[in-house]
This record gives sequence, structure tokens and C-alpha cells, in this order.
Amino acid sequence: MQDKIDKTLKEAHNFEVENPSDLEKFRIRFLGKKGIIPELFDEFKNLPHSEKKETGKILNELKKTVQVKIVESARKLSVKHENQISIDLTLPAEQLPAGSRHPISVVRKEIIEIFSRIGFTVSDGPEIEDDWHVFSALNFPSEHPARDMQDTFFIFKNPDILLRTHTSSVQVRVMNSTRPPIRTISPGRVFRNEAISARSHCIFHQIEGLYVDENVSFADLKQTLQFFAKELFGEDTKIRLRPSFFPFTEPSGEMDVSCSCKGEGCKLCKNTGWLEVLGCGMVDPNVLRDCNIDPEKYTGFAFGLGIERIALLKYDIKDIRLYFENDVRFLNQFSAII
Ligand code: 2NM
Repeated sequence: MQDKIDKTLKEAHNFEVENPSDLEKFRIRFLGKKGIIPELFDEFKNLPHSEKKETGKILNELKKTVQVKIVESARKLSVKHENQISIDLTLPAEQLPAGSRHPISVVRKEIIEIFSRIGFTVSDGPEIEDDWHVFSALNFPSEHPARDMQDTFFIFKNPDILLRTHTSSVQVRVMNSTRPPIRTISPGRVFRNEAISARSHCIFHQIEGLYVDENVSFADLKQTLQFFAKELFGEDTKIRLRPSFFPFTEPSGEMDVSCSCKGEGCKLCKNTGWLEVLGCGMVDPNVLRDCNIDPEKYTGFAFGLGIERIALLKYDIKDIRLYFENDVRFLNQFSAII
């Protein structure tokens, strides 16, 4: 019997299992109803009592070895099987998790689309500018506080190379290089040397608009802004203009939109019923002249808005710093917005 067990063990070791059918043959040969191992257990019953302990131990070990070989071979075959599936090029691709648009991008896109519908093109310009395009051509007097180191970032401490503080510099470039009619908006990053807080940041995003042609009037400005406000905030939105001052426009104004609380009072509008949205005005004749446009023949209106502020109002965002942290818990909240 000992001999038979040794022979069976050798055979089990040498049995090559290459595929599922080999595995099934192996199982039947050794563990099937009429297989070698059940046969050996039958023979075992007839052994004299004195041999049972020793032989039983070896027989059990043989059975275990065969079982382990079956489990191991099955595992190896299934890995092989999986590898074959993974190169099946006809299978549909796995879905990748989609990201979301940044709220600043969402609002910028929406504003660009609104102005595109009434004939405005998009213009672009450099973030690193010179004094003339940012200040001189825009009627900033030489002693204006915005030109101060405190407010503007200068590069290499050179007073003539600086980071633009508004995208009006792009419009100076447009006016210098094209003849009216001009209808353009310029979205872009701007930089101001300000302390970072919940309400302001040293980098933010602006969109400025410019319309220059013969007979452009303040009424055109007001109608354009009213259209814009209704498109962005809803058909029921009302606007109001308050007098203001900017070096590059005369007269100048600030536009408020009616708050969605309808004057009932809320935190957002501080119970005034109005939200400040943008600055605007008629382009100062000095600006037109500096940009080679005849102020006797042409007039223009311009406006400027901060995208962070608009997004803040639209989505009730409490802290401007959230825009720049790229915390996915913040960004994921905009994943439903296209
Ligand atoms: C504002 C407010 C008022 C403005 C002026 C010009 C230009 F280039 F035509 F002179 N661009 N943008 C402007 C006017 C910007 O931002 C609050």
C-alpha cells in the first residue's frame, strides 16, 4: 500500500494541468468516485489495525496535496483567463470620472455668450504691460494713487513694466489698432497689490466692454446693460445707475441690479434691495484722442466688472479666497453646471 501511495503522489506531481479540461481530468483521476484516492481509502479499511495510524497519516497528506494542486491550478487558469479578457479591444471603455468647470470659467463663458449675441467680439492682451497702456492712455494723472507702489505690482522695480490692474489696457490696444465701429469685450486676469481677505484678492478676473462708433450715447449704454442684467440674472431683474468717477470715463456710473429678495431684505443686499455689479461710463474724449480716434467724430461707452463678485452673487459664495484654493469639496459643488 505504501508503494501505491508513493506512486500516486509522483503521478499527481507530474500531471500537467494546462487548461480547464486537464484540471477536470486530474480531479476525476484522483478524487472522482472511482478515482485512485477513494480506492486507496477502501483498501485502507482492510489494513491490520497496527498499520492504520501510520498509513492513514500518509494517505491524508496525499489527499491534501491533490486538493491543493486543484485549487492552485484553478487559480492560475482564472488569472490566465482574466488576462485574455483585459486585451479584448471590443469591450466598451471604462468610464473616467469627469471633473467640473471652475465657477469663474462658468460665469466668464456665460457673460461672453450674452455679449456675443449683440455683436461684441472677444479681445485679448498681455498681463505684463507698460505704464502707457495701463495708465497714461487711460487719462490717469501722473500723481494718481493707482500708480503707486502700494497698489500696482511693478516688475524688476521698473516703473514702466507692471502687471495690468485692469483689462482696459487691452481696449487701448484695440482702439489703437482698429477703426470704429468697435464692439469688444476683454476678459482676463488682473493684479492689484492688496491685502488678501474674504472680500478681496491680489489676483482677480475682469471683463471690460467697449463700444465706439458715431453717435454712441448714454442711452445705448443703459440699454446694453439692461439687456445684460436680464440675460444674466433673469427677466425680472431691474437696474439702476448711480453717479460715480473713473479717470477714463465722463460721465461715469455704477450699476446695481435688483436683489432676488425683491427688497424684502436679506444679508446679500444688506436690506437695500440692490446689488452693486459693475462700473461704466462714456469714454473720456482724452482717451479716444490718445488712441488715435477722433473724439469730434466718434463717441463710446465702456464698462468693467469683476467676475469673482458676479459669481459670488450668483452662487452665494461667502469668501473670495475659495476661488483660488482649488479644494475639490468647493469645486465639486459646480459639477452640475455646464
Ligand atoms: C470700468 C468702469 C468704467 C473702461 C474704460 C475703458 C476704455 F478703455 F475704453 F477706456 N475700458 N473699460 C471702464 C469704464 C472700466 O471698470 C470698472
